[in-house]
Amino acid sequence: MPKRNLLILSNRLPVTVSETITKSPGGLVAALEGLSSEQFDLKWIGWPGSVIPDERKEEVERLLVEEHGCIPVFLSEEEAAGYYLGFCNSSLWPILHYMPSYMRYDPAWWEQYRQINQRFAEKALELAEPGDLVWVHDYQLMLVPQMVHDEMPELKIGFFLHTPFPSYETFRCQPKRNELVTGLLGADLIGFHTFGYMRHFRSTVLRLLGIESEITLIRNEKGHVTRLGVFPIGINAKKFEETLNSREFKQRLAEMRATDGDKRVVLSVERLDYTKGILHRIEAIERFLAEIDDPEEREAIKFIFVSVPSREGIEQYQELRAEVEARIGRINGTYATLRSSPIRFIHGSVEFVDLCALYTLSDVGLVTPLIDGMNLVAKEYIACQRDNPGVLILSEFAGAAGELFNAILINPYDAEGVANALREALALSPEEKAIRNRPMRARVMKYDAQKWARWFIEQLLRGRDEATAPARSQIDELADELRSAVRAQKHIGLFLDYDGTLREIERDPQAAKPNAGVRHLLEALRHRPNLEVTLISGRTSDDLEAWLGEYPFSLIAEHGAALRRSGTRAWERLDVGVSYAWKEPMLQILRLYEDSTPGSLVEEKKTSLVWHYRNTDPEFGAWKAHQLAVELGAVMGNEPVEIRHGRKIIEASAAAISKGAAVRRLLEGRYCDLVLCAGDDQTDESMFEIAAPNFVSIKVGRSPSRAMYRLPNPAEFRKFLESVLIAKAG
Ligand code: GDG
Repeated sequence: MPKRNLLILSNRLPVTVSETITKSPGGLVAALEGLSSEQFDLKWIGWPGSVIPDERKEEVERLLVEEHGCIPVFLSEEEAAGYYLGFCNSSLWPILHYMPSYMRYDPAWWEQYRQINQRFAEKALELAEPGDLVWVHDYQLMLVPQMVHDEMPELKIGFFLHTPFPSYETFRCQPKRNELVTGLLGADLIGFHTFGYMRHFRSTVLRLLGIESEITLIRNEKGHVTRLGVFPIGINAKKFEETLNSREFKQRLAEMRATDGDKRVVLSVERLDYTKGILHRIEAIERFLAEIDDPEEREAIKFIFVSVPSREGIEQYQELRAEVEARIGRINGTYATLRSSPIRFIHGSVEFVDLCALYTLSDVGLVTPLIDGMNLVAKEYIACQRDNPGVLILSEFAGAAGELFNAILINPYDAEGVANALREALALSPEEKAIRNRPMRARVMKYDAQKWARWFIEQLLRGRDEATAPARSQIDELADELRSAVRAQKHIGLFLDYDGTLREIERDPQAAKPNAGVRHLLEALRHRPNLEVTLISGRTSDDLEAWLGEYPFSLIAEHGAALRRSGTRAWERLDVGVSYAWKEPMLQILRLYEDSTPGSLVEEKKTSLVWHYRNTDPEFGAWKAHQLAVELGAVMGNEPVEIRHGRKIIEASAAAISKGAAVRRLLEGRYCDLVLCAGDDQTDESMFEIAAPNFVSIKVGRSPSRAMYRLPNPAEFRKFLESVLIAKAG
C-alpha cells in the first residue's frame, strides 16, 4: 500500500529553536510513535516558539525540515502577541475553561488568529495529496479544518481538542463563537477527552447554527458530515516504565529520600495557570495546617509545588504568580520552624527523571484544577506508584476524574473537603493504598498515549457509515439517458416534490412561494412536448392551487390524498373510504405537547396532524419530539396511521395515503418510456420504493435515501432539469 502523508498541525513544533535546534518532545510526539511508519509519512507543521529573525529563517526552515520532519510557521513579535497571547490565551483559553470574566477580546487579535490559522492551512495544502490525513490539534487552530476542507475536500481532516468544551451558556460569550464552531465543522472527525465536552459541543452547534445532530454525527448545511468521538488522552507509559527501571532514577530517588525521607510529602505539579486551582489549594492547605495542634506533627508534612512558568506576558498570569508567592510566604511565615517550612514552591520545571522521583517519593499527589481538559499529571502520578504506592487526591473537575475511579475525588472549591481528603489520604494503610492503585495503574499503563493516537487515526480512516454514504452519484449517466430520451422524443413522466426539491425550504412555510428560479423552470417545462409533469406536496390543495394552479400540470396535495389531473380544475379525493377515527384521540395528545412545549404548535390537515417544534428551545423541543414519537407509537400502534419524525415536525397521517400510492394511481393505465421522480424527505421515500424498469429516482439533499441518484440542493436540481430537458433539447 502506498504511504500517505500524516500532517500534524499544532501550535508548537516539538522542537526549541535558539542558537541551535533541540528536540522538546511532549506527549504528542510519544503518542505518534505508536503509528506505523510504513503506513504514514509523518510531517509536523507548527510554530518554533520563538521569533526567528528574517536572515535566519531560511536556514532554520531547512534544518527543521531535513533533520526533524518539521515545517515551521514563523510568527513575528506582533503576530505572536495578537494570535498567541491575545486571542488564544486571553480570549479562548478562559472561555473554554468556564472563566468568561477573564476573557479579553480585541478585534485585531481575532484578525491575527484568522490569518495565522490561514497560514497553517496553506502549509498543509502545499504538502497534502488527495487521500492524505491532516490532524489538527487544539484551540489555537480551530479555523483550520474548514479552511483546509474548502480547498481540498478529499483530505481526511481530524481535530482534537485538548481543553474542555464548555456549555453553550459559556461559549456564547465569545464574540467569534459562530466562526469558531463553523471552522471546526470542516473536520471529518472531532475528538474530545470526555463525553461531557462532546455533548456541550453538539448543543452549541445546535443553538448557534441550528444544526441538529446525532450523538456522534453532525451534518452541516452543505451536507458535509463531521463525526464526533471521545478519546481520553493517555501518558507516555513506556517512558515512565523505562525511567522507573533506570539507575539514574533510583539514584535521584535515594537522594530525595535522604533530604525529605523523614517527612510525609504532598506533591502538586502544574503549569502556573489560574485553571489549576492553586490559590484554592493554598486555602485548603492553610486550613489543614491550622487544624493540626502539634507543631511536630505539622513539621512532619511537606508540601511541594512544582509550578512551571506559563504565559508570563499575560497580566492575569503575572497577578496569579504574585498572589501565589504572597500567600505561600504568609503560610511559611506563620508555620516555619528552624528546621523546615511547610510549602516548598519551585517556580520552574524539573528534569523528567526528577519528576518521576518526586512522583514516586510523595505520599500524596494533590491535583486540584478548577477545570481541566484531562490532566496528565494525575495519570503520571499513578504511573509512578508502582512499588510503594501513595494516594491520588484529584479534582472532580479534571477530565481524568472519569477514568481514575479510585482516587479520592474532591471539589477544589470546598477547602474543608480538601483538608479532610488530605487527612484521609495520609491515614490510609499501605494495603488500602495498594488496593486503590492497582486497577488505576493498570488502566493508565494500558490506555497510553500511543493507543490514543492509533485509535483516533483508525477512526479517522474508517469509511463513512452506509447510512450516510451518498447514493449512486453517477448523475452524469442519468443526464445522458434523459437527453437521449428527449432527443428521441420519448414520452417522459416527471413526478416532482415541491418543498425542498424544486424550491428551497424557508423557515416560514408560507414564504416558500415559487421564486424566479422555480417559475423559470416550470414555464419552460410546460412548453416541452412529450413531457408529463406532476407536482407533489404535503401542502393543502388550496395552497397548491394558489401557487401552482396556473400551470397545466397534474397536482398531488396532502401527501397523496388529493389529486388534480392535468387539464382539469377539479380535485378528486384519493382517500375515499379511509378511516380518520384516530384523529380525535391523537389530537388530544398533540395538544398536551403543544401546551407543555413553548413555541410548538399543532396543525390540523385533512389527512394528517402535525406537531411543529421549529420555534421551540432546540434541545427541549427535540427531546419532547422524541418523547411524543415514542408515546404515539405505543398508543396508536394498532391504528391505520403512520407516524413520521420529519424536519422539526412529528406528523401522523393515514397509512393508506402516501405520495408513492398517488404516483402509482396516476401511472395506472398510461405508458411512459421513462419516469423520473424526485424528492427530498422521508415522505418521498414511498415514491422511491416503486420498482419498474423505466423508473428512476433522485434524492435532493444528503440524508439517507433509497433513491438511485442524488443532487445536493434544489438549485442544483433545477439546473439539472434545465440542462437535460430544456437547454440542449430540440
Ligand atoms: C493541556 C490540557 C490535557 C509539568 N511540570 C513539569 C513537567 N510537566 C508536564 C507534566 C505533564 C504536562 O507537563 C502537563 O500536562 P497536563 O495535562 O497536566 O496540563 P496542560 O499543560 O494544561 O495540558 C490538559 C493536556 O493538554 C493533554 O491533552 O490533559 O487538560 O490543559 O505531562 O508531566 N514535565 C517536566 N518537568 C516539569 O517540571 N519534565
